[in-house]
Amino acid sequence: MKNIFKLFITAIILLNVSFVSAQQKKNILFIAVDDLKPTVRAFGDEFAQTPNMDKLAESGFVFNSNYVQQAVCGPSRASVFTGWRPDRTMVTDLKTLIRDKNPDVVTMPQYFKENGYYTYATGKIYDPRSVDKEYDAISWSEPYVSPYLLPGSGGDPIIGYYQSEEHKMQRHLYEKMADAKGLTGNKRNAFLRKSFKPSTEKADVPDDAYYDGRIANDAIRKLDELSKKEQPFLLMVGFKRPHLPFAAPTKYWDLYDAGDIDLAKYQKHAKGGPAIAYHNNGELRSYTDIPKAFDENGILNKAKQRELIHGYYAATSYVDAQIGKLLDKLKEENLSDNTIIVLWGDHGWHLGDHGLWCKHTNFEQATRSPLIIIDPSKEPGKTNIPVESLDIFPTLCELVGINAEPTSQGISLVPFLDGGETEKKYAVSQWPKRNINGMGYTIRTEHYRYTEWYEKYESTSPRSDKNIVASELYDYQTDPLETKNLVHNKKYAAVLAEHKALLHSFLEAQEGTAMGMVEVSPTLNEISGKPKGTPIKELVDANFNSDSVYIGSTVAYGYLRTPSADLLAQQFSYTTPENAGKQSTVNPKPGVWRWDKIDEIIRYAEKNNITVRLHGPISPQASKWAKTDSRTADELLPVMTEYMTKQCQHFNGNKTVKWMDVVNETVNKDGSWFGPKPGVDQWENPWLKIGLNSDGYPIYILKAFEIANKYAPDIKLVYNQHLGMEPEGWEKVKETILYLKEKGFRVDGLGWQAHLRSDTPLALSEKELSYFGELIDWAHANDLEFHVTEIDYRINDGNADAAALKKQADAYANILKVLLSRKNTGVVTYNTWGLLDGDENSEHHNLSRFIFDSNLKAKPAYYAIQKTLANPDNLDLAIPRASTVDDGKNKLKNAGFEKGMNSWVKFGEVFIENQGAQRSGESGLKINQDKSGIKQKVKVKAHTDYVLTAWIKTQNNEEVKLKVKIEGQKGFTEKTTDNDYRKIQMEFNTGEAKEITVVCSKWNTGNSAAWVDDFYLIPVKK
Ligand SMILES: [Ca+2]
Repeated sequence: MKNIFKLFITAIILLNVSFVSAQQKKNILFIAVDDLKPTVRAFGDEFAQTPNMDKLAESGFVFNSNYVQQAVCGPSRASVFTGWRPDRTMVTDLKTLIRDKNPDVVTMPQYFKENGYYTYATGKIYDPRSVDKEYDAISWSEPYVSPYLLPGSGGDPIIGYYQSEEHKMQRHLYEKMADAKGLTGNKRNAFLRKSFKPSTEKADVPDDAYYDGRIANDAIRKLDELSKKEQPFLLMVGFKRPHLPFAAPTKYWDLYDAGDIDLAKYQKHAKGGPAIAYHNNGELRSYTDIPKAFDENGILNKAKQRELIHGYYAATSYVDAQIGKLLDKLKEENLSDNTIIVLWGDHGWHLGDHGLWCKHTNFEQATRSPLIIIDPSKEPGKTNIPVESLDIFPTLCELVGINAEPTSQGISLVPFLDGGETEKKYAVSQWPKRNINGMGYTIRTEHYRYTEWYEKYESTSPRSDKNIVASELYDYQTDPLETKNLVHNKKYAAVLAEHKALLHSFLEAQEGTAMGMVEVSPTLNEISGKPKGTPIKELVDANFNSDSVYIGSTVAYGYLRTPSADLLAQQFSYTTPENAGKQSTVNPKPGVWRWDKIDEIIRYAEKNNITVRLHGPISPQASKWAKTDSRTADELLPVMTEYMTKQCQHFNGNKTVKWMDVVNETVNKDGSWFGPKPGVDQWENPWLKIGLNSDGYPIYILKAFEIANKYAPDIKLVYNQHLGMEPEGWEKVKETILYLKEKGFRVDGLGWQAHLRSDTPLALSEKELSYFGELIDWAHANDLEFHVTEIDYRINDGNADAAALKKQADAYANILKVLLSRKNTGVVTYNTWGLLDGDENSEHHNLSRFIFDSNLKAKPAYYAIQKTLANPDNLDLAIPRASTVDDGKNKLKNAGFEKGMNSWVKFGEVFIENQGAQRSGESGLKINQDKSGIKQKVKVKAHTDYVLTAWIKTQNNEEVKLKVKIEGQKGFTEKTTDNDYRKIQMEFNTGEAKEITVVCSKWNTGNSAAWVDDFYLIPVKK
């Protein structure tokens, strides 16, 4: 007892250590700034007044050449927050919803949330035009609140933007004019929009008169709360300026002297540049003071240019000040050392270069945006190597130690933060041209930019040079302002060829990556057609009480996004994840937690209304590291405790998860505890090392149930066991469950992993099926549900021919029938372990085991289950019966048998099968003459119990004998003289003998016949 006490103390200490390390998972503050180009001093802009962003740059890593994937809010943000390129998100405009096109996409905040983060957004993160009204609720730990609802000074800015008295008065005048004109509804709005929407505003108001001040306040308030949570957080703060209109408090305008403002040096189109590369400044022109400021050549007058540039810098400094408030708050809450910060602009901005304003191009000024990543544990640094904004998502994953979201198209930039580089040395951006149903793609290397404009083409479809309508090449070493398109300059032929090849190979690699096209595998119906008859889940709904009968199948992670997943959802409303929930997947190494796969399965289940039983028990299949190293009991207990606790916390409260296996494979067939096997590290149970309590029960079992009881109060707890029908094993399991209950632990169900094999035909033996029934009865009598947690049937002693598949089908059906015969005394569930044979996506694809074949065609086993569920009142077991085998059938039928005739009988573990004989009729082998019948020598195992079974019918009360002769023993005889069709069974032990003789013969005199059927001999498992 003393030792156990010591062990628990150690466990508690180690447990605390592990919780501390869990707490140390870094927080993330993601700051998105709308329309911010690198007008930041740290990015080389000496005019900018951006002390706070500069401070960030000093302590973090500056990506001086970060390029967005499409230079406009919605598509750029959709790309960054999914890690997908715009052609894959299919969000290339300002109206497509990300999830309309990609319902199952896992976004950055959603992914962090699923990986244990508390996620919160304030301000503009997703472009609201790319998400639903709930702002993609699945992304956030609490509902998103629009910035328009946040409190602040001065009331709501008019039209969402303006706070100056002058502007308010002007607007009021226009409203009066609208009233005077009798305008209402849309006409009134259109009139007001056309009449009043200035491009800048300078107002002597506090920061929180505009929304960015309110957003900063909300973020600060939230940091207060988040600092008190144990959970790491992802706080996403999206500032709305320096997007137009440039409305900012006067003090930020006053940071700049208007006289010092330089206008863009080069305001013309590039020499040799194609018209398609430019636009007409439509966004800017929508501001009411703008159209009259353009001259006849489309150039804005200098005063307005200066005002706009001034405004852009003022708005940037205004946002910079808000960022400063966040940094101060982080420091105040002692979060600076444990929080990763990302500063990102959603794209650049043309401030008059090329005569362009705003974004919407493939040029340098529109595609380049500031990116700074601060990991407090890493040294600051800077690179000019081009990177892509969609790299941020995988970078953050690596920085906090979770796997990158598997579909991500970006790469982690962590090598830069560690002083190295990545292999990708280019960035690609794109801009659509809808009038030609085309797209411009631009590739930026360290010194050059090469752009191709295509008609009728997007990168996810096959590329052809024929669709190219224009191309551009710029050399930033000699021409940073993009004044000359060099595609036709012979000096650049090599550069051009290199960039063309790079861009083409990039584009061609994108082929087929659009989500609609990735699923190129044929649909379920194209492969197999629907199985005939009613899907299983519909039969369950129609014929059973949905709370007491569940029929399911196992889902492998690899099934997802394949027709197998469709098949499963079509047929079942209950599932068990194969290995995705096991410790070997979730917690493969100390400190490594990978919930991604199991979470994706849970999402699939949620979406398809499928109830889940989690199969991640404390079992032999523990993490490899727990098995292969030589951990002591003192070390194993905290490991197990941490895993079990996290597993319970992760899933408790999830409405889709109804059951959880708590332990599995706790005992051996002989009733001994399953533990370490010396010299084996593959299939042993390390947890037994933790020891037994004073009553002789494994501490790990008690601990697992203690944790599950505490942290998974909403999930039903299953004691699962992998056995045949060995009473010694099951008695031990029963005893242990009763002990757990006596100790006050909730145990809700007993589970049986029914891994059946054709060479140990448990499910085809009446005796074993009868024991199975008793086991269910015991469970129900003890207030436990009964779960057939994993049923499969391996044909591993021959070909999966028709006869073998029939037996397989009978085996599946027999287990189900015994289970359903108990449906009124308690809950019964049935889960096939795997759905289809030969699926490489599954880890259990060998052998014929499952209910669909590798082409997703239903096997006889499927139809046997279907038939059983369709006829719940007919639960007769399909026990194999003797038969006239094919080759002898015609010859022997009604021919009678002579003594010693044996060519038609096969013994051993192979059954004599009834091929269509009816119990009520004259079936099987007809024995006409007295003293004739079956006599055969059979090889057997010594010291083994066998049972010999025969179904016999006599016609006129003939006497039929069944006899077994064992060398050195007396013969055993059973007789019948029954005109009913009835079974005779004899059980015996072979002793020393390795061969026996079995006889079935007619003995009395008479002319009438007898029939023998279903004649088989099998060893009895004990
Ligand atoms: Ca933007």
